[in-house]
Amino acid sequence: MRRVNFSGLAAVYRAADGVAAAVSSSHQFAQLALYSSSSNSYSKSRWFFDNYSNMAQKSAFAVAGAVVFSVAASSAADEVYAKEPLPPNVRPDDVVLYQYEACPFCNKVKAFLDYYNIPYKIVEVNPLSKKEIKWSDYKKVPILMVDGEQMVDSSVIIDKLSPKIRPSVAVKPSQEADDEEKKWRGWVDNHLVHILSPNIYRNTSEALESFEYITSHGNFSFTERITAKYAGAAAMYFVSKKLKKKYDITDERSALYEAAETWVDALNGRDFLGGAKPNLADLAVFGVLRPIRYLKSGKDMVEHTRIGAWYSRMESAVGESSRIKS
Ligand SMILES: N[C@@H](CCC(=O)N[C@@H](CS)C(=O)NCC(=O)O)C(=O)O
Repeated sequence: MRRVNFSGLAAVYRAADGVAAAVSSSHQFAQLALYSSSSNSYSKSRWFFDNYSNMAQKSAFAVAGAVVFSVAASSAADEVYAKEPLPPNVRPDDVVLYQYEACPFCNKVKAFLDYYNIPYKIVEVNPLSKKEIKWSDYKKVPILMVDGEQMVDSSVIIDKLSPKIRPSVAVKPSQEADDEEKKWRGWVDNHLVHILSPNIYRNTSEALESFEYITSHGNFSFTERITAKYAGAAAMYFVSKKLKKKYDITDERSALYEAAETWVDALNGRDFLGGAKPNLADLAVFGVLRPIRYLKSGKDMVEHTRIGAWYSRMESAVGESSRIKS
């Protein structure tokens, strides 16, 4: 493997070269998506691949694009709020989540599983080879296998699981509460997730901080790990500038703070959007923010907005992960 040199873009390309050498075929790169929150944004962001034939550059983007976020640190809040208890008869027997540890959509599904205390196993997918999901026609994560049934797309997964689980929840939400929950779940998928990448890759130190976590927690080979950190961080730094344009974000931090304040306004004095307990919108906002909470952007967000109190309540309510370690 080549030595990583830290001087500017040349170093990035050298690092990317190393990644290219670590994987076997150019086809793999072409398959890898630039991180996006929808297939539409994926296809639009293909411009970069299409304009750069250099393999090393593509590989940097493949790594950078495949995983985006860091993960949460554990809660320091008191256990005042509790998980939703489920009778054992509604709990699936065998749940396996194919994921990238740092993916916001995967973390959304995990927040749901953790809150309802549904035990699940994790298969960490290598974002370059994706060999762990070769068996599936769906090429993104999360993929959730529930007693042998494949479920894909985070919101669809939660839509499928929640009716099985929520009939057992004692108090039925009103139509108005249902509509509110739906509206804010949509806001997470269509607005909030788009603000995250420009924030965590805002400058070189934040991009490196993000990739430090990603490369140390994701499923990378040794070679990929060393090179991906620098190549990926640099690549995502540039991508995040493009994403800002695409989503019309002028100041990413202001946009993040504004989103956090918008969410607190939506709570309108309630502990959770769901009232005394989190609903699916609370879980979605919490899930996508969890990976960034203890990065610089997340710390800034908590320091400069009113979201911290709600976030701590969510940490407390969601509690320990229900993941089964194999
Ligand atoms: N709408 C999907 C989006 C899933 C998604 O874009 N996942 C990213 C990872 S964060 C992905 O798998 N991208 C394709 C790739 O890595 O090749 C969802 O909510 O689950």
